Amino acid sequence: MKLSAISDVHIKSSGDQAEILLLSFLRSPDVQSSDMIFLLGDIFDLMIGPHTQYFVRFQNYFKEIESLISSGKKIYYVEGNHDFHIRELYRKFFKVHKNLDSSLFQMASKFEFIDSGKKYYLCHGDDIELNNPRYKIYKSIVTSSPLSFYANKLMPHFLIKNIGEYSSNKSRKRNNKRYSQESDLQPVKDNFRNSAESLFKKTNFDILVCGHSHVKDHYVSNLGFEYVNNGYAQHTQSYISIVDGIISFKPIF
Ligand SMILES: [Mn+2]
Repeated sequence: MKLSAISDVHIKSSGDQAEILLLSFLRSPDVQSSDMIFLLGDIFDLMIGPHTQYFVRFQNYFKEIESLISSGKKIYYVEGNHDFHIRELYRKFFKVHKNLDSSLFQMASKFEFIDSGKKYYLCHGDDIELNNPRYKIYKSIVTSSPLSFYANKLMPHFLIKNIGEYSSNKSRKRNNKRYSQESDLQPVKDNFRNSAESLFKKTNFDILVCGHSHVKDHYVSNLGFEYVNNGYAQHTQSYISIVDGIISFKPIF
């Protein structure tokens, strides 16, 4: 069994480097020959709510998804903290494209399964991250039912766009800072390794795949599992490939 996974691409607008990167990933023969294709969150820098404007704004992406699904590929999407409340958006997508088998596109907060004796756990990473109480509060608010209702039914698209531009500026600053020195990355890397070990103690698995940290890592834990993170895709220009339990990073270009 072969799986390919990417996260944290942060596409801002159609035609940008991030979109080129994601389309190259989705069109790569290696990725297309995978049994499972995982999009593990923050694929878009801002996609909140079921606004059909996204179909126009990111038409290259949706065309690619359409073509992958129509050729029978299986896609697994985990919402990130930049692209969420989008289940309804995909319901609308499959309503428009009635010819497509919607069961080939699955969305969940995490995916767990066993293949050739190994247990996989794939998620975005924000839910497992330790030492981030402020984020946990933020997440519980934005995913609460009143706000979920607001995002899905009422929040106007132009407002989301403004929020997006604001939060993108903030995360750009954060990314530049995060990548300024190798020593800056170590605490984040260590925190995610600890987070993985803490999750392992609660939920057993052999392979944990996630993103969110923006720090690339492949860690073999003494506890007896492997943790892999592809980092910020625009910097790493790679994706995660797992073939019969063997993990590797592959270049996109
Ligand atoms: Mn994230």
